[in-house]
Amino acid sequence: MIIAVTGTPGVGKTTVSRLLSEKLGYEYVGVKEFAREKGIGEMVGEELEIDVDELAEAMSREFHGRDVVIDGHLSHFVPADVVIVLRANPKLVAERLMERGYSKEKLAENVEAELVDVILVEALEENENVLEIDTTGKTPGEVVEEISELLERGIKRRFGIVD
Ligand code: DAT
Repeated sequence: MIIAVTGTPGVGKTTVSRLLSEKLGYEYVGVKEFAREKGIGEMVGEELEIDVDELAEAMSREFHGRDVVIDGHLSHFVPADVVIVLRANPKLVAERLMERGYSKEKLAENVEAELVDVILVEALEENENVLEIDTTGKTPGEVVEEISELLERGIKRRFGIVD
């Protein structure tokens, strides 16, 4: 099964994806590392600009039939069995991105994106299995627990097993 974990930078994708992959015994893959390794995208200034169609094609080829958690704010463009959109209070996002030394413009752009559901809307356009999880006030462990319960329920439903 391919699980994509997406969301605005700073919501907790990497923390949650690593924990989730450990809990499920799945491989962990970061979109940026994968793209760099495969030579997908090009550097524009200091940023790696990734072509999402190329990314989606390369990832589906590579991970077809494997159990992976894909971490990245573009992961919802990859054909996945389920897309998890992590959310956090925009104030938290701002604090975390400030700590990371984001420029004022980049910080504002991302906080605004979180405020107006940019990634959620994109994910819903790309995939019919979207789970939105608010991480605010929760520990990463609690978020992972919530995700695995929802996944289990989804799998049971798919096979007609009712709780
Ligand atoms: P992203 O990959 O979305 O940029 P990250 O995982 O690199 O985010 O950073 C998120 C930070 O927030 C990290 O320092 C852990 C912290 N954090 C606090 N509570 C969290 C939670 N419930 N879920 C995920 N991360 C959380």
